[in-house]
Amino acid sequence: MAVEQAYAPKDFKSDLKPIWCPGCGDYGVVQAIYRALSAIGRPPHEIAFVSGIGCSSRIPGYTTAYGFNSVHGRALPIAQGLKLANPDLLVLVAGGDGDGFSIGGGHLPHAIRRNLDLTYIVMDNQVYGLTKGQLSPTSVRGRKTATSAYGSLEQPINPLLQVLSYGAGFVAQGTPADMVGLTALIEEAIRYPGFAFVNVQSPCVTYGEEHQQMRAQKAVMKSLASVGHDPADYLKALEWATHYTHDLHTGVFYRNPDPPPTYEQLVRERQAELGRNALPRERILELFVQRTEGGVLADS
Ligand SMILES: Cc1ncc(C[n+]2csc(CCOP(=O)(O)OP(=O)(O)O)c2C)c(N)n1
Ligand code: SF4
Repeated sequence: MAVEQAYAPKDFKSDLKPIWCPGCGDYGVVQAIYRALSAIGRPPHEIAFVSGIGCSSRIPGYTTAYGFNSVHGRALPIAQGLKLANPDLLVLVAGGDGDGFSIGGGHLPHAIRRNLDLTYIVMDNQVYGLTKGQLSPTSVRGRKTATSAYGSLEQPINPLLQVLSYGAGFVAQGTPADMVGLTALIEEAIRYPGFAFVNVQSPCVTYGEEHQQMRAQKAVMKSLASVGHDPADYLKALEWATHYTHDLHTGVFYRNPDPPPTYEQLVRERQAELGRNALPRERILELFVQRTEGGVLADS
């Protein structure tokens, strides 16, 4: 007998009509998010969705969760603050490759090493879509764009290798060319108790190249499960991640089999340990002022 889901995918779909270009990969990503949230079963009011700025960053508005379409590159710090203030919320973060790896790139290692329980979904289309097709940090060398008329001279970054080496506990890659796979990855990322990263090869139909489109992806994509990859094997995950620029591997690259405590758990533990011995906020601020003014701390 089929188990009835408490919330159907349509319960996470807002009344706002997406204004993405027809055929944009992000339509598939938001559908996969609705389906994954339905499988998770938490009501929309227990979910907060934070994004930066870009075509992909419009996603929170297309859901019925609480949403914050924030500032370019600043989704992660806002999401961390939110999760820390209210750990009971399920917090999702979304944005583009420009938003996350260029202007917001400095936040990524720190969000990962802090390890709050967040799911970060990047729609990696290798271009700045919203601002009309400039070079992005994941554009391949030689790529001609509005800002690289003769072809890019820069080596692209490899987001999978980056997040693995920063220590993310869950790292996956999917594409809307495989909706079943993408939905499962997002659901698994949400269920992982810690920082989870999903890189989505979401085609930009307007500024992307032919070989990046859905039809081309379908012809070349290969699941990591089909090549026998064990997601608990960190070194093998690093090796598969090196293929990022020339192959399209989907699935879970790495899932930490022994997840460490999250930052919000550690903060709550510290609060419980200190209890009534914790300094009042006013005193902490006073000490901070003394310290920054070069004063001697008497009772810190
Ligand atoms: C501080 C700041 N700098 C630049 C911009 C302009 N801007 C808006 S979105 C964007 C890049 C979007 O590319 P990406 O994050 O890859 O998302 P996509 O639109 O491709 O989904 C830029 C440069 C801005 N809004 N704010
Ligand atoms: S410009 Fe590209 S990324 Fe933006 S909505 Fe259009 S197809 Fe999608």
